[in-house]
Amino acid sequence: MTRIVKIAAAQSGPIPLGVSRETVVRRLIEKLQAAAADGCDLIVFSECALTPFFPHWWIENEEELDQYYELRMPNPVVQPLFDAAAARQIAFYLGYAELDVAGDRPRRFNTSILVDKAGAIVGKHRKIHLPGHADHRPDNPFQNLEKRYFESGDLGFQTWSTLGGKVGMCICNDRRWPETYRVLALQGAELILLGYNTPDNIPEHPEMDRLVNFHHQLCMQAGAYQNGCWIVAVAKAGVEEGVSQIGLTTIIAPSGEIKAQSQSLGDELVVFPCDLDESIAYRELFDFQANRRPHHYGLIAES
Ligand code: ING
Repeated sequence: MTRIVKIAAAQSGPIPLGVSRETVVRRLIEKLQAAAADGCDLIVFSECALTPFFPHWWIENEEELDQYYELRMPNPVVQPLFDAAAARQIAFYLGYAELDVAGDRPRRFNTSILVDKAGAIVGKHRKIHLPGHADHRPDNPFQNLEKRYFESGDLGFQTWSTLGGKVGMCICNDRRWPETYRVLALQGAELILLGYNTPDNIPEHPEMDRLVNFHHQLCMQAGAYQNGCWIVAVAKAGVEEGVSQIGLTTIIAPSGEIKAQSQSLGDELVVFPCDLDESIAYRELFDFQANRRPHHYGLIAES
């Protein structure tokens, strides 16, 4: 038996400052319509898919900062995307900046949602691994202020039963940590979805610049193979407000092989029919029940 999920990884080109949310949503709907016309079951958008990646610059004024966040999801500006998806019965992953004002203090998260073919939000992830710094580094060509603009996610890594399988989510820097894939795979994840904004240079480590693309692929190919799952990773690519970001939107099989990858730094659909049953053989090779021995690994504090 095969459980094919035809997936469109919807790479986004830059979103310039000053472009309205409505305009961005229209761009997302265009990609969704193309994916649906191609018979896709799922379209995956990027991290912070509605706005420029604002952690790349210093923002003092809280009101100015707030404009990049969504108070509710869906909301009137994003609703047309939900409507277009439900009308075409295509599920989607959407990354955005979340401002949660329901509690005793405002909380800010780098968030993604999974919406099923009926247009219902079935899952939510809040990015756990926040890279970069909270201090202003004016000598750097750009900032990475996720530690200043977001809290670490408080929802853990979760999976949801949809699209005929077990689906997990993460966001950007989460993909560089082996725990992400293992914690999801221990919950049965067969397909892991993620978006990212990844500069093609690291100001503090110029010696790594030549390895940015290699490291991006390495962590996901290893994660896919060692955990027997599909990985769909979607870039916000190109030069966005002066920051040059990688593309390499990629669909990776449980074998660890790259099955499809973007060729541009703009809006581009990368489509592949993912057979979720391909994970079975690798889950036999990496049989967590039969082969993993956590109690033999030695005592690791806070493991
Ligand atoms: N961006 C980058 C990422 O994890 C980074 C930050 C780049 C960290 C390269 C380490 C090395 O892809 C986000 N938004 O997490």
